Amino acid sequence: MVTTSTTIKCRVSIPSCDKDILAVVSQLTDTPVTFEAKDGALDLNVTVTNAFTKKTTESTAVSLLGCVRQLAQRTDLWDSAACNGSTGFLVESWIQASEQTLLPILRNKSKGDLLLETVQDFLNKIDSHLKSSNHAYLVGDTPTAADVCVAIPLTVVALEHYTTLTWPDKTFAWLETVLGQLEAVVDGAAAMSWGKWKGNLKGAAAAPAATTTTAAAGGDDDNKIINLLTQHKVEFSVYDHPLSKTAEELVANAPLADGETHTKNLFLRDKKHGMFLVTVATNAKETTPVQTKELGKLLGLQGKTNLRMADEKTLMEQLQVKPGCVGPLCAALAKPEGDDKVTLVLDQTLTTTSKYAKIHSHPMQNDKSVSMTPDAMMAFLKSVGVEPTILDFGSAPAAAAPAPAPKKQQQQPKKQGGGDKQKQQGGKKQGGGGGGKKGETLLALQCKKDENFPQWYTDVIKLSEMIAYYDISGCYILRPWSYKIWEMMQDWFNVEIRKLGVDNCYFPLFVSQDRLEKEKDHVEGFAPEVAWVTKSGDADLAKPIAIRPTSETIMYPAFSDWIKSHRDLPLKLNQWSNVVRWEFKYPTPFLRSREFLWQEGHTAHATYDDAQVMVMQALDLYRRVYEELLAVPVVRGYKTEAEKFAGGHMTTTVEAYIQGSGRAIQGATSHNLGQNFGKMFDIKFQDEKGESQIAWQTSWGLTTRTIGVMIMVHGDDTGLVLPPRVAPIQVVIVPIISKKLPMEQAKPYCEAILQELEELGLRAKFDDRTMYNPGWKYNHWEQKGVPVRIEVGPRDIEQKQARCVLRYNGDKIDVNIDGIATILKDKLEDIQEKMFAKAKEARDSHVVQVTEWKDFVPNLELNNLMLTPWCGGEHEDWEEWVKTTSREESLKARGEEGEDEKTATSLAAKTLCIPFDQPELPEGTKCIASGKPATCWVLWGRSY
Ligand code: 87F
Repeated sequence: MVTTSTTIKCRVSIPSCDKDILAVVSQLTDTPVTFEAKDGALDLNVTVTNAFTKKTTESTAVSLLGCVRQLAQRTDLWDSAACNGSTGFLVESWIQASEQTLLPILRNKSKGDLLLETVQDFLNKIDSHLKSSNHAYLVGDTPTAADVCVAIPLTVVALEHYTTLTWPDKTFAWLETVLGQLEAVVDGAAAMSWGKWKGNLKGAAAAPAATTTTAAAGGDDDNKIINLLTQHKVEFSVYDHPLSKTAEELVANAPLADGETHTKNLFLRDKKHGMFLVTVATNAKETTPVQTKELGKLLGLQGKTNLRMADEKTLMEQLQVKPGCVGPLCAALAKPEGDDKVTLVLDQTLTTTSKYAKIHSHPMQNDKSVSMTPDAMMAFLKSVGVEPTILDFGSAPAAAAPAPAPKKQQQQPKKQGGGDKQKQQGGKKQGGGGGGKKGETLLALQCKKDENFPQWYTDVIKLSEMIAYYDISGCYILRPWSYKIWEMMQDWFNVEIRKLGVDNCYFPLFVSQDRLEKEKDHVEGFAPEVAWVTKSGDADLAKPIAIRPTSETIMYPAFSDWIKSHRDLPLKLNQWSNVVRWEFKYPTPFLRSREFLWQEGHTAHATYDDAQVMVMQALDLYRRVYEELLAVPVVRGYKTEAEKFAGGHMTTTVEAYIQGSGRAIQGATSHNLGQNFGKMFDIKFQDEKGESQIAWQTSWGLTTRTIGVMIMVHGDDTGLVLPPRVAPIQVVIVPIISKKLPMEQAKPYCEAILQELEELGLRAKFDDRTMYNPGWKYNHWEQKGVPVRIEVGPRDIEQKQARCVLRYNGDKIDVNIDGIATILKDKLEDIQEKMFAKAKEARDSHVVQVTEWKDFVPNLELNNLMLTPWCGGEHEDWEEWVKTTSREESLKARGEEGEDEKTATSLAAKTLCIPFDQPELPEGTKCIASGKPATCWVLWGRSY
């Protein structure tokens, strides 16, 4: 590891008490912080080395940020007045963005490519901001605390981890200016000097725009693979990780983002057929199985094959690497022709984005990995003359055996008419070469819901074909199976809002900076999440434009044009659209993604009361979406002052509970905006008396998060369990085909059932595919959560019945064919109710009333939501106190030191809502936190 050190020298005016800060900095950096008194001020020298971050813990990193903040306030180099003025919130939002992005890295909790991507994103964000504002500093034209708070930690992070970032010009110039202003100089003692570092950054900044990463500095200068990648202008990134001698160690040492994989590499030799570098996927979830004995056959090698691991000497000669350092990119160094040619054999899952968005592999060193998209890897191999052989290991004879279905499915389906012995071990049809599509391996869930909830969720959404991954972090493909659910919610919602006089419409995706920032409170705190378009082709736009994160500022200028008289009110509009919020926290499909789908309702009214009625009507629709469609119980309530939408007057919410994680989740919100936006956007009308009034407004939104909540609440160890009202297919008919019951005979019987079901309005499907056996189909439709499966075997036909299997509890019932549709229609309603009741029971059993603080964290640790007496809306400080204290006490109870800031889910409890349904509050009850007289009950919990 290269040792780096930078001394940040700055002249600051520090009162004596702040020497404490210096002591902390000194402790943190493990190097002396010197200060000399000069003309009533002090010269401060902070030396930051990479030893710093190694030793960094939760609290030290937080302290560093604290120190930086303190310095930011004290110095006379920047405009501290700006921190309090009208742009104060912008300064603060940059400081927060810096804390959210860089703190987890300082704490060394984030690792690998995701981290690199995060810092790169952050740099790009700074750059586009600087370009769009055309200012020299983050906020305005004078340096502010924002510059200090972003520049110092960024420097620390960059020195430790990243000589491989692309530094956009404007950002680089800004960093130089800010550090220059801090009189940044370099301590010559380090192996890599500031000058060199700067040189590297300069080089990187000059690299073509499409190259996210270029050759790493220092130790990487000599890395042939990295140099080749750079030469070939490949998009890649490289990161350090602990030395990993085996694929298993690597998987443990370098955690991956969802949809990414490491590689496992086998260098094999066969006397007759030559050398093969076999590269397959390996990650925490799976490793592509390689049967070396079968490989010859799979490669189509003629005659007898005896593929063996090549020895170290051959490896060195052929690929120039040591054992443990091999990766597919090393094939670029091998001989492509001749007797000693090496053939690269690639697992087909590594070659397209359909399975993995990024491939990580060693660039001849096993303390580093290079990450790139499959397309970039394939393009690189092509450009260096490597033509890989692509193999579907899933179709190798030994590996082709279908993945076992969950235990339940491994039993034979019920015996039909004696002697129906068809093998149905949950796989593709055995033998006859007829099973499944090539390359498609349907795996069972890898873990149980209560063993590893996040992993379970990832598997469920993929296996059920709801989500596919994409090569931009935080963006996902909604496949038809999830999109249909969204469409059903849309259909229901459209009918209901029509009844309330709300019309659908569509406003543009883009918003100008002036408009977006017109209502300051509204954008406060959200600014770092806004994504901007700054270019068209190669040319910079005259003015950057934002991509809608929400549409208040897009719609309300039109409201101002359209509303003139009380006769124009109420105006009630709804829009179905996508929005973009560039989150820095770890994304979770459906729950937290950078682009998501939603409906946003926006209304204007003549009075506050009218607006309030609308707020409650919208909220009740949200309750019904959750409870009546998704069978998920919710608590309706008011957000506290600290948690409400800052741009509005009051926020109401529906909160759901997810037992698997013990967390609550905000289901949807409906805001009474008061007259805030009306004043900003000049939405005025003449009332009946001819007097000018400002309109009262509401806004309300429901997103595709709903789908994620539904999956988490109802899914089980087999996969998805869909509530019938939103199941794209409610009933699937699977014929049990055998010699005794050929398809021709089963077909008319099944089609008659199908017709009856469809006539009664049920969404049904007859799965007549012949390439899959019944066991495979059972497993498939169970993973997809179809509420009822009808099995039709020879005995069923004989007895004019069908066996119905219920997904949510596994019950099996034989139903007479006459009137089967009516029976199933009722059954589906019954399932819907029972699923709701089950979820409600689970939720209710986790809501407890707590009246003393000592019981708060113990209940939190039991995954409970706590209803506590509270002193009311004006005590934000106490809310913060509960957050901090519950977090500290939870960490202590768990014996943990800290948590990753980038995780979207904290250990801290926060207020979820002040429920509309209030239990009785006896006179004299005290607030759980402040001890002041309580005015209401508030619901707390960990949340998403
Ligand atoms: C992110 C960036 C910029 C949330 C943002 O809840 C602005 C915002 O205003 C922002 N994230 N919000 C609040 C959205 C309020 C409101 N808008 C209409 C809703 C429901 C639908």
